[in-house]
Amino acid sequence: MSGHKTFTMLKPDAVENGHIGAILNQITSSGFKISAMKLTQMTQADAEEFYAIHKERPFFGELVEFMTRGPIVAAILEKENAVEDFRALIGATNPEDAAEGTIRKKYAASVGENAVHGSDSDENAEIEAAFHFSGRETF
Ligand code: 3AN
Repeated sequence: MSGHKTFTMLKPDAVENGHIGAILNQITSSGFKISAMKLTQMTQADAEEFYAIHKERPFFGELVEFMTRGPIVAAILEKENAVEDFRALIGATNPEDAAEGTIRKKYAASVGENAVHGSDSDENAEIEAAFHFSGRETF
């Protein structure tokens, strides 16, 4: 059975471009409840750990540099079928392939700077939520 929790980051490009409000509005009006949220900035060590699974990929250095260049909004979201429904809401990794109306279609510039992160499994949602939030920050 699929879980009810996912983890998201509004990435530095989305924050720089002033899209926090519009993206959060689309998320909450699509039925997701915010159970934790903060504006924060990842250090190089944070980003290398968070994206460790991609460390052999050619874009790893670029990804770490991008994700640390400014603040992000980190949040835990709750909804039935959260992981799958949220990935549908954000759209494909490459905004050129993302469906009309999805967050990446509307706000992302490229596959590297793609506005928003969404967990890809229930297991990773738990790991990523725990990476960014303590129990006292989660409601
Ligand atoms: P998603 O975020 O859709 O799950 P992943 O897990 O394949 O996509 O990639 C993680 C992140 O790595 C993406 N959000 C994107 O920022 C970056 N990325 C993926 N593919 C590329 C690429 N070809 N060039 C640059 N960055 C990439």
